[in-house]
Amino acid sequence: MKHSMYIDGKWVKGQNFFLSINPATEDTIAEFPSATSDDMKRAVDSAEAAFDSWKSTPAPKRALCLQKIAQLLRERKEELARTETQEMGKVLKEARGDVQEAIDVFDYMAGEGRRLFGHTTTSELQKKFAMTLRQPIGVCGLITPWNFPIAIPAWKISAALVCGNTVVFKPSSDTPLCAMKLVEVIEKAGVPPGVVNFVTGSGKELGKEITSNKKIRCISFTGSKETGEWIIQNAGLKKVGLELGGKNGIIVMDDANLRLAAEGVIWGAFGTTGQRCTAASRVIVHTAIKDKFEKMLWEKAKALRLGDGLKDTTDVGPLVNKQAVEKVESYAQIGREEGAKLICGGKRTGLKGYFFEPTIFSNVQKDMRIAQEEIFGPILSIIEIRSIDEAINVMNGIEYGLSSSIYTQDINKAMTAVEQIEAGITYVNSSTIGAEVHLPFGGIKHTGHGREGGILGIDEFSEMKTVYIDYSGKLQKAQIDD
Ligand code: UN1
Repeated sequence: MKHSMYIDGKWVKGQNFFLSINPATEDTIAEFPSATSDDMKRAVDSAEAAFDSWKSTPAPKRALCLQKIAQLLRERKEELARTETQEMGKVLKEARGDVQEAIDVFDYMAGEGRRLFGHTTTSELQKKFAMTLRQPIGVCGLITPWNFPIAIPAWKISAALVCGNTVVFKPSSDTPLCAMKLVEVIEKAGVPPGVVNFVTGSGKELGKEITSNKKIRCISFTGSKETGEWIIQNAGLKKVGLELGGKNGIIVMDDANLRLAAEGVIWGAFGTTGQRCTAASRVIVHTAIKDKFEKMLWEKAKALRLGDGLKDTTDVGPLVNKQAVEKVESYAQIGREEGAKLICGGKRTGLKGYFFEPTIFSNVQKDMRIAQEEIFGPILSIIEIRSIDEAINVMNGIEYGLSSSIYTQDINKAMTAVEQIEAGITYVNSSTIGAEVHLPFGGIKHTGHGREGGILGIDEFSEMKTVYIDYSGKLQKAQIDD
């Protein structure tokens, strides 16, 4: 079925179309317009025209729309989750989790409508009052990935709207149907025309318009490091928030609860078929328990059942598309060539669909490409270490800094890791995935900058105005008057 874009409160047809494919069956599930830069310009113009009225709508009123969106998402949760499984492959339970994350963040950000706190402080002069207040930025360009096709757009749209911004939303071309259904909900919730515009098509063409269009004041992007770098180089003086992936590690010390750690590693590495920015792709294991732990991981990985995510019996779904399978396959080959020991997986399944077996490499050296580069698929590298210091050194010896974890019963080692790991997120005795919406989410180093979720998610989409009110009735000079 051919679908439309949503510009200025109207569903708009396109000229040319691209296909959305079910990665488990390779069937086409929908067709979406390949928008041109002119379509994007119209969307930006409509967002700009809607800005004045939306920003002057009181924040608690804007928040009512967010509450309504959360409610409608709740009502459509099962349908949206099924669409998500069909469009990008993750197993249904996880797809429900993604929709739930969207509900949670709309609920949370609706609450912000009655906070949006600034602060008050003292002044160095008498009869002078000082405070800050939040103001919207303007038109925001939101560019979102396919791996959390409802939750990640929801993080951005909820925060942008409650702060009083208007939006052009360009979803990944792998998941336009999920994005469209979110926009349908937004429309039904009574968000006024022009406040959210939805444009589908090529990232290259539309990305150029988003970065160069002077009316866009802020860009928020989640996706690959290469695209993030391109955005930063081309966005001029716009405010840019970037979340660009990771090479997340789990440290397993010799005193860890190994059963718990093995469960966490398998969940972090193969949940969502390894296609999370937060996925665990390195496990940094103490030498004293390495052989035993490796065997535990092997047993668990072997037991995982691959298949269509709609089936109850499936543990691991397909990768998102053909290029993803080719990329993962090439990393399996790189791992072999680098001399790592393949202990399971390493190949496609031969089934129809974009499947790849859960793969574990052992004897991985910290500088190998499979231990350094983001693979975004079900490949886990086991790296052996002898001490907590060496573990932290390995953990930090990468260009990214998103999520991290340590399994240990020793509070001293846990706190050393919390303090010294270079990452936006550190878990203790839990896997690298599963961030909650009321806490900040984001990373350091080449993972990007900015935080989504929680109160810091509000910072991304608002500017602080500093206000001084002098009620002394005379000219007072800061830094000069006594
Ligand atoms: C991502 O992979 O980009 O913490 C987001 C998690 C999820 C979000 C992941 N709540 O794994």
